[in-house]
Amino acid sequence: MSELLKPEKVIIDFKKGTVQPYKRKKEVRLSEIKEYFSSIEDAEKILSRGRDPIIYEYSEYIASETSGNLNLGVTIIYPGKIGKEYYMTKGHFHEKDAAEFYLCLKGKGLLLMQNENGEVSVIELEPGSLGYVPPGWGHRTINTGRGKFIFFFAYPSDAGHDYLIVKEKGFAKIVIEENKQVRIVDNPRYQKT
Ligand code: M6P
Ligand code: ZN
Repeated sequence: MSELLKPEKVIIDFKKGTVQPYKRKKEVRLSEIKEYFSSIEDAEKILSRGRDPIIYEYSEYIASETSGNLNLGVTIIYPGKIGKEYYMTKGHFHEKDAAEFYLCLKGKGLLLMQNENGEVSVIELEPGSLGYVPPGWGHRTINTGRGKFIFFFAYPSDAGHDYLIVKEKGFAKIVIEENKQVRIVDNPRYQKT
């Protein structure tokens, strides 16, 4: 064992989506994530009007980033759409063989996953439901509701985040609103190698 840490108590506010104490807090605004949406044109239109909304934010309790530890925290995805596509996280693969879980605390949304063979899996999340991401599956969360979508997550501290594949190829599916319905459809920009 490399270091012996002191046990700590962490307080999660399910309604506000806060974690105390936290080490990392990040707000992701549209300008940072615009390339991940299927319609960059719609994103640019919003930005050109001088708006740069927060799409999601998260705070993480990190005891230590050495192997054997867990990072945990809460993500809030705001309600909204870029064109027809619902607000979502960028999505990533883990650099190591590492799982993750998402436990919904408030609102509703989807956990979209995809493996290296291009197989897709979608889990609906509402308060009390947990989506388990096995090692090897890229993952993104999407707010399909009208309020904030808030969930608790945990993953091995040394998992690592790989955004390259998602940024360059996207996911095979996108989640859009059509005729007031949530629809999971083929991503027109998805490139298979
Ligand atoms: C969750 C966790 C974090 C991740 C965040 C945002 O909070 O999985 O590890 O960073 O979602 O997702 P992304 O990094 O894909 O933008
Ligand atoms: Zn992850």
